[in-house]
Amino acid sequence: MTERLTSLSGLAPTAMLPGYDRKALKPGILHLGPGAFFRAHFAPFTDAAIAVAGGDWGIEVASLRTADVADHLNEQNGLYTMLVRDTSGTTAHVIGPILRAHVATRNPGDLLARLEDPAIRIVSLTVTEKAYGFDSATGGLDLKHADIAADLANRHAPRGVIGYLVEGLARRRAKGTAPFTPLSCDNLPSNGAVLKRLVLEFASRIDPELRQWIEANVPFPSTMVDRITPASTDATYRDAERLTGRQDLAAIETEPFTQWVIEDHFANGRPEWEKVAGALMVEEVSAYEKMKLRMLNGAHSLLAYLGYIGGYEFIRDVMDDAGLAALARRHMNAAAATLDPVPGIDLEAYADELIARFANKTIAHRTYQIAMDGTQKLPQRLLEPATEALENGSKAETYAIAVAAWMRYALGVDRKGERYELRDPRAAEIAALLADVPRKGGAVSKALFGLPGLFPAALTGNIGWTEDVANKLEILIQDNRLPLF
Ligand code: CS2
Repeated sequence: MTERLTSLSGLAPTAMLPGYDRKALKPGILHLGPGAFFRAHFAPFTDAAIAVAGGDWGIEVASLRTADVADHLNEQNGLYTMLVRDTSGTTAHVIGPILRAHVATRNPGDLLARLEDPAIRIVSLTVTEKAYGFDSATGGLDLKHADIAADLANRHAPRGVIGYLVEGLARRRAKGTAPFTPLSCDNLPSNGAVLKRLVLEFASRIDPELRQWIEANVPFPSTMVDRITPASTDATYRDAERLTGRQDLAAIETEPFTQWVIEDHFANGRPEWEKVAGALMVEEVSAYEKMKLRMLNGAHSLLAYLGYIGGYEFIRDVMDDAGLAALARRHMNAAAATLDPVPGIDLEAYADELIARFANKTIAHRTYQIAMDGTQKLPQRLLEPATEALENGSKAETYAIAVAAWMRYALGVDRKGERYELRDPRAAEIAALLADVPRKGGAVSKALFGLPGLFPAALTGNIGWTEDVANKLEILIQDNRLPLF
């Protein structure tokens, strides 16, 4: 049995090691949500920044739900392997800045104590869209969200992201210590502004003075994050072991491309991320965010829904279908047409690069993984740009295809008649809504357009566009081949 990865000594020469002394690190960042994306993006950026620019920015991580990743990281003294894959080969990088992992469900007091510790100057988040608890219709706090409701009722013993952040900030204010900077790294437009609004609304419900203090003292920088990171598989663990000589249960794999655009508003210092290739500190991130959400994530969702219902397991397989690859490019062009110029970026070249990234043969990114949580992803990726495109006189046809594909996917039955689980926080509501609806494009689209709060009135009120969706959905329901639109 191979020894476990627990230290940097004696690793295989193919493993690339942190370029600094880990013992000099001190806790400075607390990260909520240590999933694969954090381990492929935030942690390696910080690792590289410490190597290039110095600093003692150690990271503690906390999982608000499952314990596995946190346990594996603790067993490995915070170390794990990031595999970077492309057609020229796979490289293994052992990533060093994680010091400790906490499991909030097991020991909530521990996490609260870390949030209170003035040494923690940044609290970063990759918790996925659905964990924030915002109402997609208003952008404000969703009082029916299970975590929000529970935490408002029991503010000193939170369980959700917003509850923890507010309680942590309240404790700092009570003690007279400086706040931390909350740093959202989720795929939401103006993620910092969204987070700020939720935190302020939550705080004003429990303590208006706390709200004022947060508003006056806590910056909420927005960030645009990008790196395609499939869920780890047996091949990930096998290759990590082969290249490091150690068993690693926290290994992840990702693509070479990595990008992070961060608004430079921090209360209390930050690592010098801008010294690392791919990171950019800016005043305003929204132009980059819109570009990425609409061109990359919008096309990703389109390919994921069409691909999944068409029987393609991975995005790279969908890209092998020339018709679907061309459709993705057409959608990127349509998305680009909704954007203002993005500083320093040529949108044509960006789209070409996205096509190449999606087609990367060494990245096994499941269409089913991307299809998850559609109700949380559609608004910013597809529905907002579709609304703008229609306003500008476009037919928004590729958006109609994407929405029809999501609706076909929402039926939960594949072409062979087999059922699959719709992994979406609103899955039960969708199933109930569709229960007695005939499987016809018109009827199914009408029912799903009625899902409260999801589709903006400007879309559902556009008869030409909704008919287009209904017709395309009918084709997707009837055809047992994937039609080329
Ligand atoms: C994907 C993203 O799962 C999804 O919804 O579209 O995770 C995508 O891979 C990343 O945002 C790329 O940066």
